[in-house]
Amino acid sequence: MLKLYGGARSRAAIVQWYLEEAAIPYEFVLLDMQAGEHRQPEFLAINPMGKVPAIVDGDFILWESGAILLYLAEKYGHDVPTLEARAHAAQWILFANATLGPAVGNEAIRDRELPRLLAPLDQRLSDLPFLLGDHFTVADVAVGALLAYLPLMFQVSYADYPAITAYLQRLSERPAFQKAIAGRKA
Ligand SMILES: N[C@@H](CCC(=O)N[C@@H](CS)C(=O)NCC(=O)O)C(=O)O
Repeated sequence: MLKLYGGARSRAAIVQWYLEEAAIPYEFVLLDMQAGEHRQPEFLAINPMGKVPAIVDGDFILWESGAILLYLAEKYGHDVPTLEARAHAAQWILFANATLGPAVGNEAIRDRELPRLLAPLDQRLSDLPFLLGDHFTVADVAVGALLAYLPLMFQVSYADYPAITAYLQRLSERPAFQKAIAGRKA
């Protein structure tokens, strides 16, 4: 069975959300990160960077949440069936992990960058219920998990973004979100 390595409040929840959505059987291997289990040789053999999430799927090892989401969607999911849909999913996953996340995490640029990124996102979500169109996809996991997490960690409010607010409400009603994300403290 596929193994997902994560910590108690970690980005492994993003991958777990998609595993639940796609009904992929998995075992969650909970590392005690406070005790530094992610820096022990056993886990470093899986991810030499010493970071979670990571997965082991048979003989195949993969880390970086975005890469894992794309792999799972390609292998098990049926939500991004065409090359173009997969490319758009990659676009949104990279947007979450390489553009929006780092912008919010950087206090020096947060106030300037956030409205610049959230306004067009709000516009898109006022036209479409989900990022790629009418159906929930792996792209919504990456972006939605980050959007759900930001107000918990930073001075971020979506009061000026009604479509993002409605989108998060839609996502939070999904059972897989409830199981993987809602219980997450931060
Ligand atoms: N870009 C990576 C970030 C991974 C990451 O920073 N994970 C954190 C937990 S959320 C971690 O393992 N931190 C432990 C450490 O840096 O020692 C991803 O999305 O997978």
